[in-house]
Amino acid sequence: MMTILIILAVLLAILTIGQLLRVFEASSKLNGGTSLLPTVAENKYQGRSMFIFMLGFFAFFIWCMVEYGPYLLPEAASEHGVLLDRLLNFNFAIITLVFVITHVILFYFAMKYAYHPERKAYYFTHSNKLELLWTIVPAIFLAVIIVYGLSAWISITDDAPEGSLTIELYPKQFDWTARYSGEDAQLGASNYNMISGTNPLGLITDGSLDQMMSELEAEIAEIKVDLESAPVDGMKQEDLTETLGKRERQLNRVRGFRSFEAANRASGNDDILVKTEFYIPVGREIDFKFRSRDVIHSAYFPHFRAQMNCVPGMVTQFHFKPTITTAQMKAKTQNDDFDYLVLCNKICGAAHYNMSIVIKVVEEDEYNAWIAEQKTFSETISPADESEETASIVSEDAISMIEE
Ligand SMILES: [Cu+2]
Repeated sequence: MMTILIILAVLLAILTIGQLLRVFEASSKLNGGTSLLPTVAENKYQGRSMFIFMLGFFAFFIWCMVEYGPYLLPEAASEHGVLLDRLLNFNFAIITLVFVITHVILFYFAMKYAYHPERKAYYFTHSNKLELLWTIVPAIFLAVIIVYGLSAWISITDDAPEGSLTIELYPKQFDWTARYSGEDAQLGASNYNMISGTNPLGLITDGSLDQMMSELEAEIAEIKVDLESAPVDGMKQEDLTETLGKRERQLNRVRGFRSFEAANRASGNDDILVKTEFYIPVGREIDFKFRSRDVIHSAYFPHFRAQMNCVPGMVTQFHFKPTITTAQMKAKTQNDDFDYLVLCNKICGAAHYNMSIVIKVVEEDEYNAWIAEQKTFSETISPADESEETASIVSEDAISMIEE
């Protein structure tokens, strides 16, 4: 009720003001004056004020650049990042030039052509010259930007050169895992059916197959025991039967991975998985591969001017060559806490804001020392005392048994 009264009061107030203005207008007409229309001097004053406003506007524009410029990203830390920055600056230069010219003309005209009762506007309907001018000039500028942009894009997204270091980035809600291809320079095969506590990326190797199958077999046996004791026709029986079906289908798929070629299964053994931070050598081309475990994520490397979507069910890729080490960048930015980051740039859920992984760009020697310290995938999933040789013999026996 109160709200309706307030709305009514406001409406009435507007109506009253409107009526008062009309009365004022009528009375001034009767008096022969034109007091509601601005005088020539007033128009001139308004026109000049607009030009002064423009000067203030430009001053604000320059102040913003000086004040907030330092908050922009530091210089590009990759080879193609320099190229992209140049492209962006070229675009900014054109935009700034057009911005300044159009605004000076806009405000100058407002001042110069302020209303004057003795001046009449020149009337014309069409000008081919003007039409041509404002079609051709932007077209030329756009063509230059597009050709320049496309050539930069092609040079960035072509295939990674021979001898580059392959690293897979694997996101899930809400963290990243980096996987190095190991000594064979080849990422091992993987599948989501193989994902377990000890195998977060679902790698398919002899060791992980053995482990996954024994885990699944144990779980299936357990469910079967539970089923025997579950009340017939009960909810619990229904649930257990459903889970049993799921696990049995998964086991079948996992068994199917046995038919992979031995070389394909072996290439995952020397893969190296790391979390929270990973190292890359400066000056070497890094060939990044991206997958995703759950939803679409996006790997955003702001300092290297790179970004790539990570899409479930497919592999995307991007390569770049880092040119500035973390230590050098710390000195350049005068910030001892500086670190290169990969951030998730797709809003992927509640903890999206927290989804990042640190990249350390180091000299080749430091990288080699670091990578030598990391455990390979086969070391993380099989007990340390079991020698690799016996493990592979055992699993190959197991394969032949299953194949028979
Ligand atoms: Cu994400």
